[in-house]
Formats: sequence, structure tokens, C-alpha cells
Amino acid sequence: MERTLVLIKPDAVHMKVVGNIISKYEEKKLDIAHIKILIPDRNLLENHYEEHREKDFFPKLINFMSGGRVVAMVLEGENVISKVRKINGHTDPNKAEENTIRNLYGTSLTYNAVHGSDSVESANKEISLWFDNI
Ligand code: IDP
Ligand code: MG
Repeated sequence: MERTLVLIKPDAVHMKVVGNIISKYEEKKLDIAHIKILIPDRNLLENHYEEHREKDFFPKLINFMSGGRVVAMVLEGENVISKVRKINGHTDPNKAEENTIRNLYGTSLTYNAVHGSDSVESANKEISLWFDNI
């Protein structure tokens, strides 16, 4: 079964909408295979966001993501990678479709509430970064 890594980012945890966000995935019949809450260290985040290392927003992104608790989940289901990205919505909350998580809870391009892996390759890489031995 296809798997993806979902992160509920510190802005959404702080807003106390973790339950609402998890419901969005469960409504679409996706399964939670693993879940935990942690404050990620910078090394983990720099590996996770490796593809953006040279971007000007990278330092702000790492500061944001290491600044509070993050819920990390492995979701499972048919086509779960694309389903999660559709449920999450556009990276920019101002462009996110009605009723997507980023439309509901994102407040800026950086503070956009959730992460979902973008391919099978990144899902495998990200799951092994955030979870040991699964
Ligand atoms: P994605 O999360 O929709 O896959 P990516 O382009 O992979 O989007 O960017 C990773 C994360 O970096 C975004 O979710 C967002 O938090 C942040 N980000 C992306 N682009 C910008 C930007 O132009 N300015 C500030 N932050 C950004
Ligand atoms: Mg991405």
C-alpha cells in the first residue's frame, strides 16, 4: 500500500486544530499507520527540506519548523500521496482551494499548517528520516 509522510506544522498545533486536520484525512478513508509529536531538531529539518537549502526562505522555514511541536504521521492508502496533497491544498494558502487544510488554517506561504510528501521517492526518504525502523 502507498505511504506518505504528513506533518502538522507548529502553527497548526499552536492553533489547536490537530484534531480537525486529522479528521480531514480520515474523512477520505486514509489510514494512520504511525503517529507521534515532537519538536524536530534543525538537522532533521535541514535533511527533510534539503531541496530548498539554497532558497532565500530556507532559514525562516527551519526556524519556524523547529520553533514548536510538530505532529508527524505516516498515512496509508491507495494514491495517498496525491490524495493528501489535494486535501492539503496549494502551498500558498491564498491560492488554496476552498475547504482544503491550507485554505482553512494556513496564514502565509511559510505558515501553511501541513506538509505532504510529493512523490514515492520523497515519501520513502522522509518516512525514514522521521521514523526509525518502520
Ligand atoms: P509544499 O510544502 O507544498 O511541497 P514546497 O515548495 O516544497 O511546498 O516548500 C516547502 C515549504 O517551504 C512550504 O510548505 C512552505 O512552508 C515553505 N515555502 C515554500 N515556498 C515559500 C516561499 O516562497 N516563501 C516562504 N516560504 C515558502
Ligand atoms: Mg514540497
